[in-house]
Amino acid sequence: MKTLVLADAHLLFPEHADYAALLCFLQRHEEEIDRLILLGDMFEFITGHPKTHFACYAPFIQRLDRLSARGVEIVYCEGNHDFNLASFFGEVKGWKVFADLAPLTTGFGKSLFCHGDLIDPNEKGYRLLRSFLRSRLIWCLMNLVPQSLIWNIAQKASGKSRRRRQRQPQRLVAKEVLKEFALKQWESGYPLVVTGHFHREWVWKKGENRLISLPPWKDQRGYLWLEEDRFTIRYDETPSPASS
Ligand SMILES: [Mn+2]
Repeated sequence: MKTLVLADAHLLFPEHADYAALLCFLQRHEEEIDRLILLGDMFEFITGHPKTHFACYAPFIQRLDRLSARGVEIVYCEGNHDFNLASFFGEVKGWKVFADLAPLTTGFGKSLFCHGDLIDPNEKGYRLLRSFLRSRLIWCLMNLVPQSLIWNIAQKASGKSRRRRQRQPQRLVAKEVLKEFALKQWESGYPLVVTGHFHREWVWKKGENRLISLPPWKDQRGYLWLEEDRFTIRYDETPSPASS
């Protein structure tokens, strides 16, 4: 079984080089893979509500539809830019959608996949905000406001978070927090734990256990390839259509 794992593409406009490269990359691998695990924040902002299925996301969603039609299993772990995806992408598209931890079986046995934004138990304020943004109230508000307003708010929020990222260069959550999380999952019987979100490659091995923090697709075009009980972190270096 061949599994491709991707995270943090933060897709916005199909004319961006990383977006175009991702479409080609998936096309090149469509006959090869059995499962595609998307570890969150593949879109800059998306919810299960159709009003947030902006036209700019259509090429990527169509690419996933094509994979799905070919029999590729699609798994999506929600990130902090993804909200309530199960209602549409789970029920209508048939993806396996997880709001937090995704226990799956791989060549390593029981494996745990997650985006990574919920790893730090001390970030209580963030958790509160996260559940508010996913609440029924916000969903109902989306029914009332025009799509253009939702688009504008999403753009503003995404610009803000981009500027914050630029001010504070990518930092891995304290490695101790990540290690503590991994140890807990390893003890619960998951020898393989994979996260996205931190935009940085990091592998921690202890005995038979593995923790993998995935590099992002955005800016780095990183991905994880899982085949039987082997894994490799790779970086797609194929020239993108925009730059070739
Ligand atoms: Mn994230």
